[in-house]
Amino acid sequence: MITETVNRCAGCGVLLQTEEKGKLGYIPAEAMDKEPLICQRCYRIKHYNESSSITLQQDDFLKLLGHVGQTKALVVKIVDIFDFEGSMISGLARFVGSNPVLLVVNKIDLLPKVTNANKIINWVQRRAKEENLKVVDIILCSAKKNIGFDRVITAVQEYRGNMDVYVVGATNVGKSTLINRLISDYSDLDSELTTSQYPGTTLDLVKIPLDDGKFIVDTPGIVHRHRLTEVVKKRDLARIMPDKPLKPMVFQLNEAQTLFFGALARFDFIKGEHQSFTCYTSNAVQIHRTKLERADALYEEHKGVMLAPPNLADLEELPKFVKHPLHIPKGKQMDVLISGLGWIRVNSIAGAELAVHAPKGIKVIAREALI
Ligand SMILES: Nc1nc2c(ncn2[C@@H]2O[C@H](COP(=O)(O)OP(=O)(O)OP(=O)(O)O)[C@@H](O)[C@H]2O)c(=O)[nH]1
Ligand SMILES: [Mg+2]
Repeated sequence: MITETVNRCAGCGVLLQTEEKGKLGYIPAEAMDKEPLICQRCYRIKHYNESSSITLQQDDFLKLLGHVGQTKALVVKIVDIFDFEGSMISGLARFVGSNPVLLVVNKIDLLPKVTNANKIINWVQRRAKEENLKVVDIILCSAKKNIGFDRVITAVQEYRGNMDVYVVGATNVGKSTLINRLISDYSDLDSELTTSQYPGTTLDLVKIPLDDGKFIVDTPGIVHRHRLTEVVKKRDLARIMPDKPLKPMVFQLNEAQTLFFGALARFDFIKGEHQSFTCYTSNAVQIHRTKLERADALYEEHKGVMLAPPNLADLEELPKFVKHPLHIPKGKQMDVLISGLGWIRVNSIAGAELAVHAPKGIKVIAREALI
């Protein structure tokens, strides 16, 4: 059952109330006769770019999406190409039921300009298979930069038939941005959904009518605490999330050398032949190279100052580093993904022994190279 939209915010789906200022869903009584109805929080996000995100608990999220499996709908699952593994929802199949899933890989504008789209599609196909995700189709797009949108529109039309459409995914992958674009390209309606660079913007289901009486439904993102973007302070979010195409940085390293990504992560090349490592991270995160034997001391002396972000006070609140040993086999082209921060491509022919130090809980994996 989808709840009525009458008393809900058109931006984030929250139930509106005029009684308690400062509480969720508050709207000044005099704003109740304006159109569209927007809660004060959305108003502030839209007009002052204010950061006011609320994180939904996993249980609430599953409850919200629980009924998708019982209705007939097309499920559009959005994944962020910058954090593919971090933004995948595992166990999607459980609540999707027998409904078709269209996988939309968003934010492809962030990939370096020269990237070959077919290669990316093939890569996504293999990754989806490994994750046991059955999809009717895979589409690459950029909701923000309007790339690949014709394909999104045709695919949604083709696969939804006369069903509702649910747009689901992790927080911040661009669900609301994508629906806003669909609506403005599809119809004369204004696009009202609130979007922001902070995760946790959409709070409840928001249903938007389509021509045939069916709905496209925006949903709150599922929170994945294993993404760095969910644990850093708001002021650092803009620095770790790229907003322009990635400009990879190449480092030629000898064994026993280390790279620091601010004080957010540390990458040790422990053993292997001299080789190059390509870092796909936001330009605003400074990378420092040092000797492995110096790394602990350098961190202690410079964390939060030269090694930043985060600053010293914020670093205190970040979970302590945990070490992830990684083995890159001979002849494999692999990425080391640090969820939310980006990835390091290991251009190894001879193999490499590595270790990544990242805040406890942050997902670190080695995967087949994306680019
Ligand atoms: N570079 C890039 N950024 C995008 C793209 N689509 C969305 N964004 C940005 O990603 C951020 C999150 O977008 P939203 O649409 O609010 O994401 P959401 O999935 O609805 O997030 P929640 O409601 O928090 O779950 C915003 O800063 C968007 O501008 C894209 O195609 N490319
Ligand atoms: Mg949203």
